[in-house]
Amino acid sequence: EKQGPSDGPKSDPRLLDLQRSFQGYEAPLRTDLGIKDDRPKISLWSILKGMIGKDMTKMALPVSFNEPTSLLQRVAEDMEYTDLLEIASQQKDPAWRVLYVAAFAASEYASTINRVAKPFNPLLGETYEFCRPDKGYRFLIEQVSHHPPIGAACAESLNWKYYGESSVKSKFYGKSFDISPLGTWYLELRNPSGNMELFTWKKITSSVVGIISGNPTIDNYGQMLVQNHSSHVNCLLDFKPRGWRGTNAYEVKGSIQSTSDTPEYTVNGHWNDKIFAYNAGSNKTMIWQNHERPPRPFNLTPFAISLNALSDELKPWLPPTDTRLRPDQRAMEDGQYDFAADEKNRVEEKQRDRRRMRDQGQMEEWKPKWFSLQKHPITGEDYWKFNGEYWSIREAAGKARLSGQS
Ligand code: CLR
Repeated sequence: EKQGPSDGPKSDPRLLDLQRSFQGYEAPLRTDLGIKDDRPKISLWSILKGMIGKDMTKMALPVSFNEPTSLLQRVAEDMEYTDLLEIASQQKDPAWRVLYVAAFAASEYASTINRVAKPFNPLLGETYEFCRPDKGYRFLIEQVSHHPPIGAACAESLNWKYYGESSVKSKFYGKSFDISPLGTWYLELRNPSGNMELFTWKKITSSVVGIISGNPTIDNYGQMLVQNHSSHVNCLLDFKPRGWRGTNAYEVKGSIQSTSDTPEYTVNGHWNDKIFAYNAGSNKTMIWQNHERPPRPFNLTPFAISLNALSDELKPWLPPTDTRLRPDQRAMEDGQYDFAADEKNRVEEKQRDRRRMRDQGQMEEWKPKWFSLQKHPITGEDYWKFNGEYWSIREAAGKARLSGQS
């Protein structure tokens, strides 16, 4: 029998509930796409030069500037290094807990390298679920707003819960294309005394630079404060901009912020390679290392490759709203770019029709199905609260589909 990473007893109702959502995830992870990446090489500048001042939602780009992922799946990519959360939850010292949580927050950027491509824009009500029985978590995200585009996400395991909203402001400035995430991300982490602690942080700016020189590159820069709302032992990370000639490329520095003047620990490293924590005596500990990145179509990471796989085992468990069932994205993944573009137009046109009908009162107003906007009990900010119903409804619907099939 398979078990989650926790040492809790097999009869733990939370563990059993979690394991029931893993039905359908029996197949091994997909490790490659069956295609060659033969997108036409078009200069980005030649396409973008007429679009200065525009944001991403208003840009009609050739489909060869897309990658076969959706923005919902890009949020699921945050889950690649959840091992760090398990390590964090075992740390007795609050400084080490925040160091590992900060390493997790920084790990979200490694996958952005060499991916100057636009993910598919999710349709209103589109969902994406992802479970990793071997890592003991389940993840769900729903597109809760189309204008502006907002995704609400919630991932759960026995030792932590990660949730927040993905919404970005983007603008093309000519020299660079800047993407600023707006929402706060929340992590509830069980500490060794069994108490849940709340951490929060905001994501930093991602930017496509080198557009005019014909060498488009992704940079991620800015300050990120990883706050522990229980112990107040926080960590401030500073992601350096690449700078002229890329001198500071990928560099991240940081320190633990507590009451004393001299930080007990500092952080130093590169978000494309390794990150270390140093104590006052300069002893160093590696707190994160990038996974291997063999060449793959669209420069996807192996983790990203696994996300859109649609195994026969999984099919009957998915709701019709799941990203894996989008025909346009599937066509792109199969290398059928023209068909992908046609299908993309078709599903987006259908979405515009639905919107028109709602505006004219011919269709009921749309409401998110799995999340609702609430005041956060600790931060007091508005946030999207998961109503928890998705996984039990998924199980009932999956069983019904399977018994109907046999
Ligand atoms: C960065 C990591 C964050 C979540 C996140 C949100 C939006 C993503 C961004 C990440 C990476 C860069 C991104 C952006 C949306 C659009 C932008 C994919 C994943 C691309 C590079 C824009 C390309 C546009 C040109 C082709 C015109 O945790």
